[in-house]
Amino acid sequence: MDTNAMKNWDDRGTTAEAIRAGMIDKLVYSVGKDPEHATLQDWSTALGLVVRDHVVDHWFRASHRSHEEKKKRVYYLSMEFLIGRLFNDAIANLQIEPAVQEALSTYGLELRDLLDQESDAALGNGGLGRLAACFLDSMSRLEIPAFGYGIRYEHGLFRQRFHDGWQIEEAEDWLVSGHVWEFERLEARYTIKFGGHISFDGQGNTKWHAEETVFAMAYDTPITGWQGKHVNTLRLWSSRPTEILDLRRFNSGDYLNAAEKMIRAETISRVLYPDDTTPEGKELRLKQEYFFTSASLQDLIRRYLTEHDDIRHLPDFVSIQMNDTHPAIAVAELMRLLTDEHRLSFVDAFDIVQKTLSYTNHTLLPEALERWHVGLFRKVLPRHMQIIEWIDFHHLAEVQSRNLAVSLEDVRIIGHGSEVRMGNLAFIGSKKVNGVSALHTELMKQTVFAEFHRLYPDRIVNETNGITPRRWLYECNPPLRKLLMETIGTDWIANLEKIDAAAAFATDASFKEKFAAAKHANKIRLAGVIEKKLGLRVDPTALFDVQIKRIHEYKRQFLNILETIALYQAIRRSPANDWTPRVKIFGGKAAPGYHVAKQIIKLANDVAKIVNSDPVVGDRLKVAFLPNYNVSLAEVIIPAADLSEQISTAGMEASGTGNMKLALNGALTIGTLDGANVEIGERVGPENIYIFGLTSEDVAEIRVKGYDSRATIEGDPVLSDVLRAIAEGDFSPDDPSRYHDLTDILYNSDYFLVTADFQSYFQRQRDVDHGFRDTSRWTERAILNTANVGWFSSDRTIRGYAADIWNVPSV
Ligand code: GPW
Repeated sequence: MDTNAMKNWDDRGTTAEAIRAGMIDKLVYSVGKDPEHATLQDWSTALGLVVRDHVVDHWFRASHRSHEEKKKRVYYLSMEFLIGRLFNDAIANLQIEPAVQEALSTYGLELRDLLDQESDAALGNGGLGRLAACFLDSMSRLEIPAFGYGIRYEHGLFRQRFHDGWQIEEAEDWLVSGHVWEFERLEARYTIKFGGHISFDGQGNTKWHAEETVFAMAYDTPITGWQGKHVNTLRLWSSRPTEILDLRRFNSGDYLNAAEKMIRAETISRVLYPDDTTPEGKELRLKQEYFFTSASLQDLIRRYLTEHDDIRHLPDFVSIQMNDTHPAIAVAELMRLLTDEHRLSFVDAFDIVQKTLSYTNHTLLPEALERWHVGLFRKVLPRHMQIIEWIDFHHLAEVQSRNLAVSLEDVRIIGHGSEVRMGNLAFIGSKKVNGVSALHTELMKQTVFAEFHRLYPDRIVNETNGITPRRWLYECNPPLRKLLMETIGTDWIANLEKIDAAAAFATDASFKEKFAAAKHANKIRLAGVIEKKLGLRVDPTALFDVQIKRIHEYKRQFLNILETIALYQAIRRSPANDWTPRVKIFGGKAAPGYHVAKQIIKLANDVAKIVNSDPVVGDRLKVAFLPNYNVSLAEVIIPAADLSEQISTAGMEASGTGNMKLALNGALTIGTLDGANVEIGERVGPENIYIFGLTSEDVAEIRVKGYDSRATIEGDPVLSDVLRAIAEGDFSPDDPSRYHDLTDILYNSDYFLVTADFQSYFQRQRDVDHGFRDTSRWTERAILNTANVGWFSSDRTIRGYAADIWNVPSV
């Protein structure tokens, strides 16, 4: 091969003229349109292809380097990658925005309009999926050779619409107008088996006679690091039939059944499960998990064997991170590949497994720790069931031999003989197990994994979550980016700790004025979106109070709504008081089967309707629930927020990452001492955060002692009034009993302690009102939030994983 000829691919340059010429070339010869007839979508595709070419140049260089130097690779296995749009991300990382703008101006095109053509890749539900996307960015930034492995869902997270205030779900269709960022890899194809039975030939050969097989086909998306210095790959698997049309059936006129097997195979990667924190106990979900895990392990072993010849050295060159228990079947699948296919003994194989795999836990909620019925598991994955029985048996024997006072039942993988516990499988099969904030990791040690922690005191480590500053400041907040670059330079983009230099300007009058102006510009932009989507006009000088996240009882959007109603009632009682104008902004989806969460959405919308049309209240209070919250909408809301709502019941939010994004963009937090709020508070200082409510210790104590919410409600006239108004139908005059279920929960089974925290939350909100009125002080405190949360960069998090778990160098 002529390698010199190969190296010449990268000569197209990034001048405005080169980009313009490239764009015309792509428009005509790839999209097949001439400039006179091109739609915005066509132009967007053409520009996307030009930008992609530059990314590809860097990508090839990076993968050749990793291959030649036989570097250790990190594989991040995740059911979800919530990447959102990639176009602006690539332009920002390659720093070609000015040239692109200039090229577009030749044709009278606006970059913003082209960027808006891209669909938002919602291949995830929420925090867990977005964390995976931030990690990909940071692994590229730190030049760690890495692959993200996941599923190429044909339909990502459902689109949310409101009909009469109720959530309606619609199928999402991100691939309709093409996705320029991915490359189909026809050659990277693996067979995945399901069901059937196992035979042993007595000479050590095990054979899995599958009932069903499908192909996993790879689609690669390049992930550009800062300045394009390194580019990693996100490899997503699509399921394909191993047999095509049943021609006999087709010819006999049975068209639908002729395609049955094809459809069944393709169903595996058809749609993302819209569940957050509770696993669907469905066979399809188990098949999805095994499908992508098996394909990924087969693929990484194949790659390893092109560079090394002894499978026993796998842990020296491969680290695999399991993002929650969703890929925990990797423990058994790697065992199967090493024993049945690569002929290692079980003991040797297990040693390799334990040195290669690690597991990240993202929740303590018991309902979210995956468990499968043994019957279902054996039916879908008969060989894995045998392997898990082996692991469980040997692990138990080892534990017994250590004679420790450990509850054996708690550390079994197969619980009560009837369920496979994926958390325990992941723990036992891992080198390290990590939590995602200091508090969460501590609670893991004390609660869910207490027995394991006694057995393996070095296994649990903490890696507090982080966010990528490229997307969550540089790209989404151009006004603040510009101000920071003018004032403290550009170091913070690649090293977010350096943003602390802005602290010195917190009391600088000119900087403060510009910082406030940047926030104001972002608020005007969000006000425009609110007006466009809801037909609601809001005052951009009001306090923008933001709660954006999945709707869940533990996240307590309900508490926020109760406070909204209390404030509404207070304003109505004394409209002449000097109120701090506030806009309550909500965004978030409810799992389609989560009845209470859907009622909470309807309540917020009902309250909005009453409050927003009340002439007595006017601009003092507005409520805006923006539909279809996703990554792109987050990019507009976050830079415009003044106040960040992080109000989960203490001990229940593993970390949170929206809390970090909002603080970085200069919002002050009102929150409980939960998840990473604790660490944010430590960094910004108590005067720059509003902490309220029960601590996780208080909550644990109350759970033991029992709690009388009725007594709390009856002792609090403000809360009583709020609940009376809801229960009497003040917000649902068309159906006064609509919210009886919700109010009943608060009176009779307030598990999330909404009523217990109401008073201190209401009080803290009045402190916020007061604080916001001191505009100048508020700006200083907002600046100190931005300046003091640099530690929450996902670059810092990934450096932690690299050092503590993966044992790989990072730049
Ligand atoms: F239940 N998280 C999430 F732990 O977004 F698996 N989806 C999930 O299914 C789970 C967790 C799971 C979130 C946590 O709730 C949040 O606190 C955390 O910041 C985020 O994962 C990333 O670690």
